Amino acid sequence: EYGITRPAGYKVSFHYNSQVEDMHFGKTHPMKPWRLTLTKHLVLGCGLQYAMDTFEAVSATKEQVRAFHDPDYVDFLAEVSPGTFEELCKMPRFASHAPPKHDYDAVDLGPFNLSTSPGADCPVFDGMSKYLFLYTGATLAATNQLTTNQSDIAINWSGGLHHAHRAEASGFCYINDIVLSIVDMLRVYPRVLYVDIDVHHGDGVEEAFQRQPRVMTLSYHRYGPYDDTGHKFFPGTGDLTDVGLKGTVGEHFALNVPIPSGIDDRQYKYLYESITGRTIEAFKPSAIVLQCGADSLGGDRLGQFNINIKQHGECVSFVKNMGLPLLLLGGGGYTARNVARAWCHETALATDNVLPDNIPMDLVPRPEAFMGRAHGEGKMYPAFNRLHVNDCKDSDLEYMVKRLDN
Ligand code: VJV
Ligand code: CA
Ligand code: ZN
Repeated sequence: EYGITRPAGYKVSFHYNSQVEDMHFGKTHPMKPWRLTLTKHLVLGCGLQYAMDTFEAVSATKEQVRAFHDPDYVDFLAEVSPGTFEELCKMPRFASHAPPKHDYDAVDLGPFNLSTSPGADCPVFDGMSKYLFLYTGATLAATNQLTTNQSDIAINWSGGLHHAHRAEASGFCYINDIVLSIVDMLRVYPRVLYVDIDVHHGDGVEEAFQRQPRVMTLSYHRYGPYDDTGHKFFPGTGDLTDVGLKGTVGEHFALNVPIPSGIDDRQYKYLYESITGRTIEAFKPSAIVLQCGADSLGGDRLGQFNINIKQHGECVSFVKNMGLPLLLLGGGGYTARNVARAWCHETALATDNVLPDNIPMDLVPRPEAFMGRAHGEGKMYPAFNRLHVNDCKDSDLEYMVKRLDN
């Protein structure tokens, strides 16, 4: 209907399972899996399924998840639910994994930084195991399409959970599907480049590969004080001086681009294209993984950038144009209607289709009608730009590009 065609000369696969949509992290928790329902409706409404091979994801196995994660943590994640949490916590092999106490946190944390308190970043919720192993299964299926040369670009918008550590959940992330994917890619690709445009630092992925010169991690993120409370923007890491583990062969195979709030399209394009371009030139990756967190968009509930969907999409096009095997993953994104519009637009870019400007407005169900309740995010379809109090000055950014050649 919208003239959707298959891309010429290459193949795209799309990996998803609708079961992830029914999950709830908690009533007012910012992470809302139903943003994936909106994305799916928009992608299908535009007819983009005709431009790619679509796969229904199956759950990852515990063995697959153990390729990176601690075996006790994997067992805990596979068994935990709000009903079993307390009992599992008492079992000695799990109790020994009590998290470090974070002084800022009022909620009680259990082993592995998990909690049943509704105010926690990583709550234990109904159906959680199913959700975690499904988004991981989708990423691993997407990875397999690439490594077996069956696809040139593979997409999983339910993946991209970059904060999870080996034996600790963090920042809404439990299983690090990105690390598992890259570990699998290393069987066939000499070098993998990981690029992360989520507004948060991709700390879990960077940490996992900090000693690994075959994986280069590059994260663009908000960095610095959150507001006048003195707290740092989560997770508080990813300074310019953070370049991989010093004194190991992994040193200089991590790159971080810390950015002040309010960065706009022009400024982001300048940083992204000069730094990503130069990184690809120097590192010569055999494949690229792009975490497309949509919380870097203007108007995001948690983000503090001013990027429009067009520029966010240009970040995807830029790495796509390198012609390397490409894995596109989701991540953050807390203003659901904009997440759906960005990821649908990026699905179109991946398949070389152009969507008319007016389509998203017609097809995205109004979230409050969809959920049967108001969501309190203000006007329905505001301009994307949210100007921040601290406007970002060009002079704040230039030194990061200059530093590249050192
Ligand atoms: O800033 C933090 C950590 C705290 C401690 C825990 N409390 C809940 C919040 C402050 C210091 N966490 C961040 C985590 C952001 C994760 C981003 C994930 C991604 O996009 O990079 C990839 C998917 C944070 N920011 C905002 C909140 N947490 C937040 C959590 C809630 C909440 C409101 C805000 C949890 C529950 C509820 N409301 C009900
Ligand atoms: Ca990032
Ligand atoms: Zn984020």
